[in-house]
Amino acid sequence: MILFDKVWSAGAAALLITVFALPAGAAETTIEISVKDNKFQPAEMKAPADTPIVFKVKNLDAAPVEFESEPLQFETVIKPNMEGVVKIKAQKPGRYEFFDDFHQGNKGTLIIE
Ligand SMILES: [Cu+2]
Repeated sequence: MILFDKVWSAGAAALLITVFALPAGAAETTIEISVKDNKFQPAEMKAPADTPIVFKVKNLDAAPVEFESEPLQFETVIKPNMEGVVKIKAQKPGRYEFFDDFHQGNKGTLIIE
């Protein structure tokens, strides 16, 4: 089981690095979304209930996007070919809608579970 041991060691080393790189209790979930042809891709995603969330939203369209959510209480304008970053606190389980306020047919859902 030499291979198994090597894999385990690499995994353990990676875990240690991760633990030391993060301040205590600050783990967060990163969600990467792109906007293309006025659609969020993906339009639905899941995240765990007990960790802060970081949205990274790439606008691949030629028009600005206003990435907004009423239940999650944020809005931010993302220029064409730019990436917007929105950090939110840990949420309770549920479904949280977001949308592009400049193109209101473009909607998505974050599912916290
Ligand atoms: Cu708005």
